[in-house]
Amino acid sequence: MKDLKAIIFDLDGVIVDTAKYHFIAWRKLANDLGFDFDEHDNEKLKGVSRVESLNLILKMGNVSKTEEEKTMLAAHKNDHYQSLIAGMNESEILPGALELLKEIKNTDIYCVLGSASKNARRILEYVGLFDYFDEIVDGTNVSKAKPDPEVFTVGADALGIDYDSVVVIEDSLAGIQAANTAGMFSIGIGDEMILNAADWVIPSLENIHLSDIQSRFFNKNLEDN
Ligand code: B16
Ligand code: MG
Repeated sequence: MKDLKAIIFDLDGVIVDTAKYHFIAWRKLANDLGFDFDEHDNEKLKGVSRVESLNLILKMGNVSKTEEEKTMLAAHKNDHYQSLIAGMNESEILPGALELLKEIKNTDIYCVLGSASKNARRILEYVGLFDYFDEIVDGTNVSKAKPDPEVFTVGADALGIDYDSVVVIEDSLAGIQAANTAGMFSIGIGDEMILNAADWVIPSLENIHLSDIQSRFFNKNLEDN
């Protein structure tokens, strides 16, 4: 029987909602290039890397750019995004996240961040959650984007723990697929219709306790063995 050794949290959509700031910055960039995109289009960018997001947006606007121009556009968008997130504070922590992080801190279960964002560390600092994490894996230490499991396996490897002793909490389908591929227990935050590949889907972390996660994890292990 496996022990639960670590919980890996995605950042955007699980701990904070930075998608709204990404949207403002990407929309401004699209508008400057002469086209618009809406919140529905923005959904496609969740969990996707910065470069890949830019490629998707340029495709939506039917605009083609050289690699050099793309590097400049991505940097420009990031400057705008960073000025927006600089105003973030603990009031932006999503319901239930802080309570769960506090519960984990009182145990010997590792708390890990697994995010595609290169801004993850500064966001955790802004909202006052940096010290809750034993390990941070973000867009600066991985090269393969979700659904590749690298962003989660790097964290488990750094701690020297087996993948099947890990729980991942994610809001994107690509992230759920990444966790499943790694053999980790996946918890989807959001719509059950979209995240149905997850081992457990919940609307948010509100009122979700560590004991709930532990019992789901153990029951899955019982079924599998
Ligand atoms: P950055 P997550 C992801 O965060 C966002 O969901 C995605 O929209 C963004 O493009 C990506 O981070 C990269 O962010 O431009 O800050 O490096 O959900 O993996 O925590
Ligand atoms: Mg996310």
